[in-house]
Amino acid sequence: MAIVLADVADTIRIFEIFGTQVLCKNVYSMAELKHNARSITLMEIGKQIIETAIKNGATLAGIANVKALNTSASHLIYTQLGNYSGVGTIKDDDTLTADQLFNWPETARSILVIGLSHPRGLQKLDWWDGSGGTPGNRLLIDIMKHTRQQIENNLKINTNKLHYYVEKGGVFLKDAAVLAGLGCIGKNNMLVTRDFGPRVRLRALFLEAEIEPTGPVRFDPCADCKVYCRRVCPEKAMVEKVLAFESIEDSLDLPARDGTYDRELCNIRMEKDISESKKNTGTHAPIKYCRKCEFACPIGK
Ligand code: B12
Ligand code: SF4
Ligand code: SF4
Repeated sequence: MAIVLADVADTIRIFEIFGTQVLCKNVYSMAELKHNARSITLMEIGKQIIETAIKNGATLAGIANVKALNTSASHLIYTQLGNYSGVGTIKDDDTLTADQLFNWPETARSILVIGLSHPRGLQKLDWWDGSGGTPGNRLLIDIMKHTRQQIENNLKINTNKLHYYVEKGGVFLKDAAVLAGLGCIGKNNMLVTRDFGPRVRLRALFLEAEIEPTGPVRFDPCADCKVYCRRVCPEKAMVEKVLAFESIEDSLDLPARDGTYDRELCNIRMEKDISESKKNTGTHAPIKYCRKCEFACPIGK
């Protein structure tokens, strides 16, 4: 068998020759061929970016499309949810201008999402200490710093750093991770990954290149689960549907899938965790935020 390429005007015909029989397999225009070649190159670049992140220490890495993130569940619902000024927001920061919410660089086309495993045996990774963050987050920042340098220097792709907080121009990291194929949103309202369950922390980087997304993927660990995550919650934050979601039909794209995750109730626990750390060991003690719904999840153990 041989493959012959015959150039006819601006089309290329690919023939397969079986003995004396000649079959016209496909007809591509030059533009299509160039497009296909470009897609292959971008897929290859995507692979290299992911490999770079993993080599630098990320447990998981994937690529999502910025347009898809623009219409993701959290993006669409966030401004309808009403005010929330609890832990995880910096709305009280006077230096903030309102338009930093969703104010992403116009040149950003794709987004690299990395995950770092935070297993039960390494709980310290998730403790908020005097340096204003967690050891795990500092590791993620470091991994991303090196990965960013290598993407820019070796692959010649411009990148943009993004903030952790959405009010400061950050993205919804769980949505980005789902779109990058790292896992799905479980009934605990967290990103659940196949190999590490929900016990991962995330970070992202904008890429100024349209790279083939690596997700979403078909994965639903909650379907046959006894839903341990909701039963252990000390604040019963995943028991009743939140009022704000009453008018929205049941959908897989609601928090905790059916709108039962109540961030105000969860935040009560977070505030308790802050005061407990102060009470027990003084103002500079690390804050150990609740992780019960993560640790109860059997996936990835
Ligand atoms: C603010 C915040 C909080 C607040 C408010 C939480 C909230 N969900 O609103 C508080 C302090 C309560 C909180 C609690 C926790 N948080 Co928090 N939090 C954040 C932060 C900074 C922003 C999240 C946000 O505002 N979301 C907005 C709302 C609209 O989204 P949502 O309620 O989460 O629900 C959306 C998704 O589920 C999504 N969705 C649902 N289905 C589907 C389907 C598809 C296909 C898609 C694409 C999306 C999607 O749409 C929902 C909206 O409808 C992120 C970091 C970041 N930049 O993303 C970390 C983050 C989400 N938190 C994280 C963690 C770990 C926690 C805690 C375990 C506490 C801890 N020890 O750190 C708990 C977990 C609570 C829980 N069961 O969800 C991790 C999650 C990691 C993971 N594996 O999922 C993140 C990503 C930070 C990180 N370091 O990696 N958090
Ligand atoms: S405990 Fe079960 S229901 Fe809850 S997130 Fe994990 S797999 Fe899903
Ligand atoms: S982090 Fe704790 S309080 Fe918040 S939903 Fe999970 S188990 Fe409940």
